[in-house]
Amino acid sequence: MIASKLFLGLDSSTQGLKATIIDEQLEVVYEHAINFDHDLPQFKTKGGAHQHEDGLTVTAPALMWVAAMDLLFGLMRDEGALLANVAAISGSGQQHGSVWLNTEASSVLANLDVSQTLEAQLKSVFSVADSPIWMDFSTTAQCQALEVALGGAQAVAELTGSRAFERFTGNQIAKIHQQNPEAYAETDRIALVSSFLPSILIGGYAPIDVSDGSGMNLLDIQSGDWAPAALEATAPNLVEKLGPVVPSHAIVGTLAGYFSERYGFVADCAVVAFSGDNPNSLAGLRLENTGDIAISLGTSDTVFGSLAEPHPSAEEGHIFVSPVQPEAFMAMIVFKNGSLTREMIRDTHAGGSWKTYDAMLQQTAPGNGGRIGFYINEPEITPTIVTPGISRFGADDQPAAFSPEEDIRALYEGQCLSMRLHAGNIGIEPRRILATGGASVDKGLIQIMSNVFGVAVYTAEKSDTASLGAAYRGLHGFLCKEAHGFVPFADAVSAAPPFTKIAEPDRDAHAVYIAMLPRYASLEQCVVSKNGV
Ligand code: XUL
Repeated sequence: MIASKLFLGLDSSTQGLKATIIDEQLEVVYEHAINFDHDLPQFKTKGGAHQHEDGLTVTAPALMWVAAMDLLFGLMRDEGALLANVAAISGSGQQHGSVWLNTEASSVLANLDVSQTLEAQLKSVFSVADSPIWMDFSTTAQCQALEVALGGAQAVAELTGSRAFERFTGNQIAKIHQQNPEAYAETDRIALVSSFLPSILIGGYAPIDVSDGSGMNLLDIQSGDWAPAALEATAPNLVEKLGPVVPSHAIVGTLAGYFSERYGFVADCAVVAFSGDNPNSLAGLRLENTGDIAISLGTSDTVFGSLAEPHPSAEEGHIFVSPVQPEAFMAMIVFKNGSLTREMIRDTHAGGSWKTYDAMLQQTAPGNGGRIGFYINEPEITPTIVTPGISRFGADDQPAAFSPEEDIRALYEGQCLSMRLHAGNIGIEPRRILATGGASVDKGLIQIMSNVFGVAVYTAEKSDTASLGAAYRGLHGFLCKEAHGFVPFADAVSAAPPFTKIAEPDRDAHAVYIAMLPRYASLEQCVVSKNGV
């Protein structure tokens, strides 16, 4: 019997490193994860990060990601994972984090010695040892400077897909250039987490892929290449330090001898460009058609999906180049008030019980008699609402008091109306919704979501979509290489298990929500102008 080819997805999230292996039928045949805090305690991280005293700066030690690779591959080898059958590897990295490599790095990478660990060999290749990551909020001054240089927040959004955000890599680069010019001068290459890991795998600098590159405020999302004006406004000599940008399905090299000798991979194993975790989740949920969107219900709620015509906005959301279709785009919006806010209202009114909560939800009708509420438990980013608090309005748009049952419905309806409003503003028009994340088992919330958007809601078999998406993209890149040209992603993943429908919209309820949306939008404006910046 000819052994099936396998495809490995490596997911470097904030908390840990995970491997997912699929076969040619897209079945998951192996998974293993390590946790940075627990399995690499010498790096002293909390949640995979170091929070600094200023309350704004957040970093992670770059060497920890290096040590994690040997640890995970060693465990996989010892467990008998069929590494010799892996035909291609791709991966996923937490977005926006940067890895700073000095002038020694390329020769160390090119000469990896199998008799020593990666950690021992790479310990002195970093010009900045502590990598800024996505949780960092310390670059407001650099964000303002970028927006001034490029003609305002909307101009930055139109060029790079997002207004200037503190965590976006370009603004982090500007800060390091200004505050640590010696380290900047010693830097030969600035990688993203998603281009650093494959650099180790191929023993040389791997390029940044166009989709994760869109999370930097440096890339022109229309041309798919660096935006000269943004680079110039950020720091000197950036083109050389960043290297080229490639499509996400590109093969970036073959696996270095270190990995075949030490772990038993085949020598010609292909390495496909890694990308960010959110782009990989889009791939893992196979959202390749305009109109297929995912709503991830977690600590934060995130709405994302593919689209052909992006509408970048300074007000909300991000546009990235698609990780599965080089000509298309991915839109993403993050809402800070997700599960913790839902739990806060559950604890206030339903004694901490979801069962009681759902029973109370059923006692009111869709539209809640015209009542609309805004439940801000922590500062919100979509839209910007700085001061936490609850604002309740009656059908006459005047401040009102709600019963517990009305509160419960107003929270769910408000969250879904907000998603619909803001997703629509950046061009997301759903045809169907895939719900993921912890709260996707909440039938009451899912039904309201279906009714507000007017489309069916489905759920996926596996919730860990970034790691799975990386494995799918490994297969996709491999098929493109074999075909000497682009293979539609949908063809590459056509054998994947179907999604399960969990809600159908109720047309009457949908009509109620459509009528409510303009009122919701104008009341939101009132709340923003009272409690925003
Ligand atoms: C996206 C973002 C986070 C990280 C988490 O813009 O900052 O979702 O990608 O890993």
